[in-house]
Amino acid sequence: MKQTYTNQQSSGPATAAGRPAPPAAAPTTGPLTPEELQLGARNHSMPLEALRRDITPPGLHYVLTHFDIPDVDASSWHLRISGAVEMALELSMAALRKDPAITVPVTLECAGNGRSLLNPRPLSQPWIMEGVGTAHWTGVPLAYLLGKAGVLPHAVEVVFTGSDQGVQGGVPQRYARSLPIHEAMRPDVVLAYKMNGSELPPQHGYPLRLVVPGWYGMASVKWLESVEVVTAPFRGYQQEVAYRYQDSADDAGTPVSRIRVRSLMVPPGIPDFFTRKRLLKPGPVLLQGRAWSGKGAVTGVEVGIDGTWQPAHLEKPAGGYAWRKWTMPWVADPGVHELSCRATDETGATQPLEQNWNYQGLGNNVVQRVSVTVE
Ligand SMILES: Nc1nc2c(c(=O)[nH]1)N[C@H]1C(S)=C(S)[C@@H](COP(=O)(O)O)O[C@H]1N2
Ligand SMILES: [Mo]
Repeated sequence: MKQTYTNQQSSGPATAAGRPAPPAAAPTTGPLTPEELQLGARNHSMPLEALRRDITPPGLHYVLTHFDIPDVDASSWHLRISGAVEMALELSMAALRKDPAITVPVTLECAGNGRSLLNPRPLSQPWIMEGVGTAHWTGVPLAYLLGKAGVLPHAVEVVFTGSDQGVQGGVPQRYARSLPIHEAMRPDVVLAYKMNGSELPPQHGYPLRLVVPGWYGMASVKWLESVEVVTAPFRGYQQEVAYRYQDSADDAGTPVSRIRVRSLMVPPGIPDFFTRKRLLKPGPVLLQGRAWSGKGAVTGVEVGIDGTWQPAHLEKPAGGYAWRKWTMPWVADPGVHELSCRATDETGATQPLEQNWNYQGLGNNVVQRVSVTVE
C-alpha cells in the first residue's frame, strides 16, 4: 500500500539504506544544468556591493523559496497556535498587531550558500557566496504568544508550518520546520510582520514569518500559518531529510542549525561586465566588508593580501545576530593581486581556507578570494 505523507514523517522514495530520497539529485562535476539556472533565476542572492550597507534593502536581500510564493489574503488569514498547550489560540493579523512588538536586526544566510563552489557540486539552488542579507524584523516575540497559550511541561519542540506547498525528494509537503523548546522561548525569536519598517514583501513571507536569529535561513519559516507545540521530535522532510550534514545519500547525517562564522568583502574597484573581474587604479583604497556568526560574537577579521594576513578594524554590530562591518586600508600597487578575508568568532571557530565538502552542500564558509588587476 502506498503510504501517504504527513508533515509528521517523511515517507518518500528511499535510498539503499532505507533513508528517504535526498532533497536533490546526486552531486555532479558537469556543467551548470538548466534546473540550476531555473532555480538561480527564481532565488536571487545579495549583490556584494550591498555589503556597504548596515541594513539590506528588501530588493537586495537574498531570497530563497522552495516552492511557489503564496498570494495570501491578510484580511482572512489566521495564525493557529495549538498542540501541547493549555489553551489553543487563533489570531488574526489585526489581533497580532495589537500585541507588544520588538524589532531585531538579524543577518540571515541560506544554509546552501557557497554550494556551487563545491566539487563535485550538489544539485540544488546554485549559490556562489551571496546568499545572505541583514534586515530589521519587527513583530511579536514568539515566547510571548507561547506564554499566552501556556506550553505544557512535556513539550519538546515547536513546529512551524507555512502555507506554501510542493514536492521535494518525491514527498508532497507544506514547508515545515521545528525548533527545540529552549530555542523557541528565546526572547529574540520573532513572528515578524515588518521588514525594515515596511510590510513584509510577498517573497519574504507576507503577512507573517518566523525569524530565528543565529540559525541558517531554513529555520525562519515564511507565510507562517501554524505553530504547533509537540511532545516528540518533528520528523518532517525539511527536518529529517533536507538540511543535514551528510557524507553520502545513505548517511543519516547531523542536523544543520546555527550559522558558521563567515566574512565577505565588497569587491574593490570596478567590474568587467561578463567576467566580473575587478579593475583598480593604483593608490590607497579602503577595503571593507561584513562578518557574522550564529554561534557567538565575531572577535576578529583578517584580510589577506597575496597570502599575507593582517587584522582588520572591526566596528560595532547592530545586534547580537547582525553582521559587523570591517575595514582595512590598502595601497594598491600595479599588478594582479589576490584579496581575501577570514573571520573568527568567540568560540574560536575560524573560516577554512579550503571548502569542506558535504552531500547537500550546506554550511559552507570558505574564505572568499577576490582577484584584482591594478593598472
Ligand atoms: N514557508 C517557507 N519558509 C521558508 C522557505 C520556504 O521555502 N518556505 N525557505 C527557507 C530558506 S531555505 C531560507 S534560506 C529562508 C530565506 O528567507 P528570505 O527569502 O526571506 O531571505 O527562508 C526559509 N523559510
Ligand atoms: Mo536556505
